[in-house]
Amino acid sequence: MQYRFYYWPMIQGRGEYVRLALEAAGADYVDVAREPEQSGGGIPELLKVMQSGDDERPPFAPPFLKAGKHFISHTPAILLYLGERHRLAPSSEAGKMWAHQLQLSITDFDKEIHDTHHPIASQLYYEDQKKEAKARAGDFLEFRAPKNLGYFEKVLERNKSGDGHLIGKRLTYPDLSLFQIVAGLRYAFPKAMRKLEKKYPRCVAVHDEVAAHRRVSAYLASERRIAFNEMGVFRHYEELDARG
Ligand SMILES: N[C@@H](CCC(=O)N[C@@H](CS)C(=O)NCC(=O)O)C(=O)O
Repeated sequence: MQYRFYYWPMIQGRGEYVRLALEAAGADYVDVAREPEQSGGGIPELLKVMQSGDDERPPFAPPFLKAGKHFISHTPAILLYLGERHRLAPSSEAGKMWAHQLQLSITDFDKEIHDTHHPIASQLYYEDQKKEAKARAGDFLEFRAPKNLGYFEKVLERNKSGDGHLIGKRLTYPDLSLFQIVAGLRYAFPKAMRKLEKKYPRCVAVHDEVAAHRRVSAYLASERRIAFNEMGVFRHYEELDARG
């Protein structure tokens, strides 16, 4: 089956957690909004699906995935679905729920990262909330990033059989998402992360393991991987990073 994946074409954003899973699985998928408009792609196609008036289960926002007759939105729900079908999740019910819980923690963390540059309102520009962003980013780097990274470090430490994985002995989708968090924080807050990440060696090891994964490393080197930029979740604003 060929998946149809829908997300904003100019950013990694929340869609990147899904792209990483599709790529690690070697799944057959079309990144619809990145296809040319004349071949039925582009943002118009994304909007068409969102604005279609006859869908009984309309999505609130991208990302979403068409998988045969299923139409799934919300990153953790998409990953719950893909994880089971592509051996990117444990097979037991308890293991699947654990992977889902870790992904929900990633989602909360991702939102806190987003709010460092948009603490007041998503529809305002960063430039309209710079003062508040500075305060929020300071709090984030001092308290929230350590608390969130510390949580994943603890999970890794307690997974005795882990060997560089959050769950069990093999790669699961929360590992891919933790990779994205570490890579994104390095982009957004390079100075702060140079200090911070020394305290979370297991999180860094997951990052390195995922980056070296055969399919993921090919993806990261390809044009399919959109570069980090100042439109996505992880944005680099010099003034929000810690002083060196
Ligand atoms: N909980 C959703 C969040 C989806 C979301 O916030 N999507 C953003 C782009 S990353 C969006 O387009 N939001 C539009 C809006 O909130 O109005 C998920 O995890 O996928």
